[in-house]
Amino acid sequence: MFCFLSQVLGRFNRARAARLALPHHVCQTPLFMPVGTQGTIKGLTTNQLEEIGCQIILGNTYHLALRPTSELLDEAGGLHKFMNWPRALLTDSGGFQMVSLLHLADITEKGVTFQNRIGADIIMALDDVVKTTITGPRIEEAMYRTLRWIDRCIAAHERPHDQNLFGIVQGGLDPILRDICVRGLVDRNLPGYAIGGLAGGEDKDSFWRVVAQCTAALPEDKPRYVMGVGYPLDIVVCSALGADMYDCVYPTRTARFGTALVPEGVLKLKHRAMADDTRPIDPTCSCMVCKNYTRAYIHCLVTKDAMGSQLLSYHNLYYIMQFPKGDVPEWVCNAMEVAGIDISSCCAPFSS
Ligand code: PRF
Ligand code: ZN
Repeated sequence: MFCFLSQVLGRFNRARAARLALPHHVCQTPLFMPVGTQGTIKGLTTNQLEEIGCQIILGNTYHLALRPTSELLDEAGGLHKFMNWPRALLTDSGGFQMVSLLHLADITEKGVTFQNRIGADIIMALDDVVKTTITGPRIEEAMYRTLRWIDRCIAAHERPHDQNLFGIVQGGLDPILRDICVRGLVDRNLPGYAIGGLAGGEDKDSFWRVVAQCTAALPEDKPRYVMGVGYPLDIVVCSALGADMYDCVYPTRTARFGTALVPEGVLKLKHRAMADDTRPIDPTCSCMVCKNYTRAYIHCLVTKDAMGSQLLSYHNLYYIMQFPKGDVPEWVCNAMEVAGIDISSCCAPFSS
């Protein structure tokens, strides 16, 4: 249990930029984690991930259990070696829904043991995830189950000296349930905390309120990770609210559909108008793709060759990883005003 924000580099109201020392890499927060499935970030080599400044990537234990499988990973000496990734790794337990497909009574312990074998720097506790759009007793049941499971996860964890077990706050959109869950997890003195159960179709107002409540109640000196986020706007707003870590398939998935992330929003490379557009994807971007290729060229590739989505994934990840490093722009403040969040107390520009 040693994972903490080792050095705060800058603060502005609730926002912070800090160093997060993990066994395989000293990361700088706020940070975005690209999502891998079977031990790869689709279309990118690990060298390219380093090149674009990626500090930590996420693997889903559920996918890894199917392929390459626990035995193979063990033989390879863990996922770092297997995929040739020298920097930090985080594995997600997958949440109850996904792993429940396996029909095992001791799923909590099995999940932790498997994550111990994978050898990630951060391993997520098993939680019961319910969509925020569902209401009623199921939300409460899932929150209490998540709290009961955390003790089983802690007890089953065999490598607390070099793997950080993060607890996950559940409780839907109910502030009382969220409060019970945060307190319960903080009492366990875990190395870090995630805010789960969000980014599932709830409105922005509710989403940001839950993040604001949880970040305010979590310890100052521990990392706070908002799971499944996301969109550039959400990353900036959550960072303004004091969150440090994010993950989402969005930048790479949208790349595979021919869409680039740009400061104005999105750029659809399949569009006819791109066919003779000789500008880079984003003239203000300094990534390898924007320095070397035109929109017209990527338009040409995008439906015919894997290189098209590879170049788009490269740019999109570069773009999204720059995001938490910049200043919080004025439109974030406007968005927060709409959400009814007190800007003067929680929205703040910072630079890393
Ligand atoms: N729990 C886990 N993984 C997740 C989430 C969660 O709540 C989310 C948010 N819905 C994304 N990934 N274990
Ligand atoms: Zn670019």
